[in-house]
Amino acid sequence: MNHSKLKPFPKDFLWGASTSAYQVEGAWDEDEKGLSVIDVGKYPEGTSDFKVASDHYHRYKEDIALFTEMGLKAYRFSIAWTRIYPKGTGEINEKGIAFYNDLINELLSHNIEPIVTMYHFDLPYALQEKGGWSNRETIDAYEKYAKTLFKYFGDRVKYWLTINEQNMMILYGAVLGTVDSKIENPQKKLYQQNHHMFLAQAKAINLCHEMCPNTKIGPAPNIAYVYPASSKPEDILAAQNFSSIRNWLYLDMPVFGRYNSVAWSYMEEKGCTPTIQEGDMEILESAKPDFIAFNYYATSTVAESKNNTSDKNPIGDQQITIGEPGFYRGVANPYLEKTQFGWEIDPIGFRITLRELNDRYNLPLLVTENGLGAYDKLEEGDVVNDDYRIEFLRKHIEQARLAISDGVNLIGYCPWSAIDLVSTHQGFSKRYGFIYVNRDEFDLKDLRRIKKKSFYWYKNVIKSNGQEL
Ligand code: BGP
Repeated sequence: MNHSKLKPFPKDFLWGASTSAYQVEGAWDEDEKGLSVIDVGKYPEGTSDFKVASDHYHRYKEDIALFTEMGLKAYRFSIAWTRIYPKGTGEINEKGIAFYNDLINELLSHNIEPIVTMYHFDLPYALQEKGGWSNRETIDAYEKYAKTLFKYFGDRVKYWLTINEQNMMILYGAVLGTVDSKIENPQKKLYQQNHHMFLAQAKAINLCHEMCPNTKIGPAPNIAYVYPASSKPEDILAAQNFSSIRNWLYLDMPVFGRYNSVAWSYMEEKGCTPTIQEGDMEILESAKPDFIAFNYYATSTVAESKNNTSDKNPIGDQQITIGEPGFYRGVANPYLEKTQFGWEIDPIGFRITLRELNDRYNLPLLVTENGLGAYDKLEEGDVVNDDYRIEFLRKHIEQARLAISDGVNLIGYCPWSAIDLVSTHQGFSKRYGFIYVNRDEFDLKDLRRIKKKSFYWYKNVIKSNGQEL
């Protein structure tokens, strides 16, 4: 649809930016923080670990001062479960509570709305040792953790996100380091874990509504519209197959309280349907999210797969489709350019994804990640000319505005990332931030903060409420 007149961004639009605890904080073993699966995980050769990251734990005041200067209305970050409960459950670590209290208060004193992810990939290792999400006790541990977050921070935090990218943990857990890749019959185990995460999420949603009626809570999957490679009906079916197990499984459950039927038949076919205990479905049906948060990087394109084992790409990640013989085959989209890291760039796909989510679920939408990973270069005079990032974000914001004009109820946009941080599985050289952090993969240098060109650009976008791009 070509609009003759575009609607403006809403007056209280949440212009924000995002990070996650283990990627930005550092201080991995300070103040009684426990180990998470990330801390004991392996990193691909040549990439940094997460021990110091961007040292945000010690520099959060300086960072928030920069966020304030940029004009952020919201900051989406995650709480490290292992700072609150070092062993995942048991005794509360007061120092962890104190840190996030200080962080939240600092944000609020600068009129920045905290948007809190309760769990972003970093499951406490003590829970993992007892089976992690395969063990139903992890659901109880998450519920207890959620209760603690609502009790201590629910008076000030208005937006909660239950679990970051549950779908990516299930589909690409081995690459992201969030599940044990060596487990036997991984799919059977993974979809059981998935069921447990759904239950944990539902319990947190109900608890949030009970304990903090004035706050809002929602899931935060990674959603990408799936294109068929052609108008061949078999390709359309393949696109539906992949979209069901990649996207809709993870939203039909929280929103409608039921398993997506195509995803369920896929699990039946693979012999990996989860065991559902009595009472589980009632819990899942009872919890209703207030909004949908989602991360968008690019669409995915798939074609028919005729049970050919070569239809499985050896390597995949959040945005690179692996494929499943007999279900779908990931293919490149010839109409799209790629980032330096091989991810496709599709701003129009962003509008398409927003429209689809709006049509399917009719809930407010909050974008919690979107951005461009690139090898930025620090030039003489402390300058980073990241025009490519500006172009990427500009095109996505243009499409967001078109989606709003289409009638989509978009309440905020939080690009990834507020500041440079360690990529999930590709080290520090893959940068996303508006603020450059002066360190390399292994040389920590002085970790000083430098405003990139995109910092000044985004500042003006926010100031003009999206009018000046
Ligand atoms: C999302 C994760 C983030 C972040 C982002 C960029 O999947 O939620 O934690 O890492 O992707 O991905 P990457 O770091 O792999 O480039």
